[in-house]
Amino acid sequence: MTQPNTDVLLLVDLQNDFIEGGALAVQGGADVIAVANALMPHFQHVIATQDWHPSDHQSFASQNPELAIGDSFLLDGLPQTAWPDHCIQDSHGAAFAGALNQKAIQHVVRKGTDRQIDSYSGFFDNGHQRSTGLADYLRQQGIERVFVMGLATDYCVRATVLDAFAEGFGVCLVLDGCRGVNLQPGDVERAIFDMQNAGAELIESRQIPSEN
Ligand code: VGL
Ligand code: ZN
Repeated sequence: MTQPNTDVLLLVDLQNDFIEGGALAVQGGADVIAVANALMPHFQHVIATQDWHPSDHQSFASQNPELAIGDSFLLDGLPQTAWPDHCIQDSHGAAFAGALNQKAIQHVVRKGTDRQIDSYSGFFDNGHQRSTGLADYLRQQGIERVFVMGLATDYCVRATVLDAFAEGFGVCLVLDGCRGVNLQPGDVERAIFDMQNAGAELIESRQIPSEN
């Protein structure tokens, strides 16, 4: 059952670079845009995160000749995956997918703006040093539970869900609204397991309208 005043739909990184044709395209990424559009009318609160990197972000393999895309390395002491250049501030790739109904989005949280640290979660950077302000914003709005969907399951969705719990929110993960990178086989399954283990309720988008 959804609670209009205390539930939020949180759309994770529904940006051109993560969908087919983009720099860090996730297989099936375009399919989830329709899921987001269908869900938005069922929520009074809709928030989106946006990966928003400077062009010299240090997670980009292009920034270090010794790195290839997909390599693991340490960035300021934190484990980091080397990514293709993606979601560069103000670029087409960083823009929300054209088919996404942006009118229903009340608030956008940008992340990954510091070149020295990546930020998968919509709440904190990967070192949990700096908050994006999302948790405080949700509390100000009276939100108690977040319905999370988006890209990518094994990175930004996973990190956002785990932080949502740490911040005291309930979480429903909308499975058919998520697609993953799967750099290693099994990454998506492991991410879903981790989120479920933390307490996320796994649901399908079709369950939401009928619950109202
Ligand atoms: C993401 C890798 C790098 C994501 C963002 O949105 O899951 N993944 N930056
Ligand atoms: Zn990124």
